[in-house]
Amino acid sequence: MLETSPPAVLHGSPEDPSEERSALTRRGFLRGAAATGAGLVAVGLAACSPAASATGSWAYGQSIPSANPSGQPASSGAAAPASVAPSTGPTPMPSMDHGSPAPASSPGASQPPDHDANAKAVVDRFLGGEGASLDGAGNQPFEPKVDGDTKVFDMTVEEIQHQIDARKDPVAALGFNGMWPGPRLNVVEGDKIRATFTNKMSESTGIHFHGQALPNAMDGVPHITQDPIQPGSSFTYEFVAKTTGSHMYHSHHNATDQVGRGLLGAFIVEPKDPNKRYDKLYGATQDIVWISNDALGGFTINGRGFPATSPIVATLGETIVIRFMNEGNMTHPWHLHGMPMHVVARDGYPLGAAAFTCDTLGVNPGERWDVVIDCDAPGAWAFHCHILQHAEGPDGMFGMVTALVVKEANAASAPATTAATTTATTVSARASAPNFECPIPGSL
Ligand SMILES: [Cu+2]
Repeated sequence: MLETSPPAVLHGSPEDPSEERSALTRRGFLRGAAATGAGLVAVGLAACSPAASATGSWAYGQSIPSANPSGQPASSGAAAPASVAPSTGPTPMPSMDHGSPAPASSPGASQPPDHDANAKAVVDRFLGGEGASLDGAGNQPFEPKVDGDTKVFDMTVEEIQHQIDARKDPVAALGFNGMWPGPRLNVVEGDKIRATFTNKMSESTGIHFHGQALPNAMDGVPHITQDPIQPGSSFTYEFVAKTTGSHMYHSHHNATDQVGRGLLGAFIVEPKDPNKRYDKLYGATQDIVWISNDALGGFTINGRGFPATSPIVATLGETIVIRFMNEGNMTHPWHLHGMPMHVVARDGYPLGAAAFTCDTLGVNPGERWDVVIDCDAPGAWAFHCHILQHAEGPDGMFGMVTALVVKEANAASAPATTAATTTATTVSARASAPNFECPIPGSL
């Protein structure tokens, strides 16, 4: 018998983006900056401090030129402006194309004279909710059809236009169901899965469910277990979801190019026993998928580069889970300021007694690591890859950077404690808090 997938207590679900107007108290922001003293968060402080000297609320979120302030996901890739010619051709090498050339290697190199202004401007864009302003958000939950005892996922593989941030031309990307990352597929251990991929591209492909125990014929490797899926054709993968935890699905054909251009997505298998799920095990109220890539469009988190990455917004005392997934070709050591990460699973397998705590976690290509974060320090905490060429250059931060914003809640907006509390409820509590002054629209 089928079980219903656990409720998506996730950001970006269709019902919540317009309400996800998270905010941060001035006091929390200042405290956060003071605690770190310098560096990335101090840049964020600089962005807020001029208005902080006044008594009124800050006015972020008004300078983003793109339409769609609701952040509502589009059903297909972002349309390219008619006057903009999207990039074409094979996936470029990992680049510094977020407006930041490679850092100067000369010990005597001086900081560009306009560094501070440029660095502030890019942080202002982030605080203004640039990510939420863009169409074409990926990683959206996808409800399967139910056919008897089988969950059916009808998927397309297609060429899309995708924006890495609001200022760059759309790139010629690839998407599942029109989005990058593809839809987030949540199932329950023991579910029968039928996933049909229809190839609408002009090139062949094959889809592999990475991390799943599969019948060999369902492994998705062209010329090994199946013929390539030709343009206009479909292939159906049928299997029982056996391997619990954080997994992925992606192209396994011309993969440097196809995965590099966006054919990737999360496949999450919740344990059949509800008591083994993260909401029950850890009291997690947010379960966040974080897929990195490092090819087309440079260094990205869930298909966006800073400042169009989405902040993670939590309430003081809340516990959240992040599922890191690396679909790129490089390792990325994710570093969180302000509080540690408790690492509880690797590649979907619980670490048990081997669980550990750290503040910088290297994630190799193909790996998935699940971490639990107790949000016990108010403030805006930088959260970035610590290969600095992936995160900050002469023109400020770019690429693999976001922030964990921990808001102070008043008594009326205590954090939710179970996953049964819906996102809408959580958002409502946040929206009713009177002391939030610095809105940061959008979140992962
Ligand atoms: Cu990196």
